[in-house]
Amino acid sequence: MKRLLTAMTVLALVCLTSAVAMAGTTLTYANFPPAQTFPCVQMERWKTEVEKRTEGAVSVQTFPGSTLLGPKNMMRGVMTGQADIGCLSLAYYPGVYPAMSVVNLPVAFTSTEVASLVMWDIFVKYQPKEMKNVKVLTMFTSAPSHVMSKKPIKTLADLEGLELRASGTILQILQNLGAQGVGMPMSQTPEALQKGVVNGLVSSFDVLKDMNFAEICRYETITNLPVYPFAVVMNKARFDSLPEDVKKTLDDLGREQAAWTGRYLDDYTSQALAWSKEKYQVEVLELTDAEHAEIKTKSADLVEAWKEQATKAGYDADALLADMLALKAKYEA
Ligand code: 3IO
Repeated sequence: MKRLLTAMTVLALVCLTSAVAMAGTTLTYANFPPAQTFPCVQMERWKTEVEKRTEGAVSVQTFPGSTLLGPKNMMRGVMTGQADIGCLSLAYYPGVYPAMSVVNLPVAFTSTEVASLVMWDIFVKYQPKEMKNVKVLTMFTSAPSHVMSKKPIKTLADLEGLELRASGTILQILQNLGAQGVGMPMSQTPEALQKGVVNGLVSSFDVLKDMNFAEICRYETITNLPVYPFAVVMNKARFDSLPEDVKKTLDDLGREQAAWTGRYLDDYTSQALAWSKEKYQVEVLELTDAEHAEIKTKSADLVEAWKEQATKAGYDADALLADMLALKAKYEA
């Protein structure tokens, strides 16, 4: 009888302890695009690392595909605590994040790892006030953007009047090139392509496979347009309530996660393009050097527009841009 009582006590204690641990820290993490896309792949990697490094003290519950928060209410949803963590595409909030949008300028990034590390370093240095209400966990960018279209873009002139889905600075570049940029989040693009609202999109090649755009957009034109910036943000009160060692674990992951995501995407975009050629025989079109020069000339006014916006927001725009370019050169060396 005594033994049974002891056994029951031990069992009760074990149950209680694990119940406390479970109730302890579960973080919800919202994401807008489908689970197979790179923002969600990096989310799962972050979850795995956090659960491992906190030895299970923290568990992360992920919500891909706008099941908890969508592309346009991500920041608000995290600030109000609907989700603890959210992945934000900054290009969907024009004018709201002037400091970090510096990496969305046409400065010819060729490596996503470089772009993501530059973005992280700029964040650490400038601590932009427009992100002060949240805890920033990591940042990264998409890969350099190209045109994926239903019809071939053999020369830049073929862009004339063509409706292409994009966001952020790329919309203005498209306008300058005579195309019709249509702004919308990635998660709304399949329907717009299906309905013919747009005839293509400008983004990185991972989506040829992950969103199956290779099926509908058989022509891929190499344009080397800007990368899209992303930020992973956490409810500040929730972060502040975490034990110190957990906070440190999350802090230590910030830069590492940016580099990991960049490397993953650099590798993955080539795989996705190869897959698209194999599965749908997509055609890759190259522009001439003169056409690349024309894209550059016709993108130049964007830098001026960004400077004006960043200055209005209280930043030393020239210094910010110079810092960004110096970091880019450093990481490219
Ligand atoms: C992107 C966004 C969501 C899922 C996969 C993606 N690959 C590249 C991007 C960047 C982009 O076009 C956007 O809208 O943020």
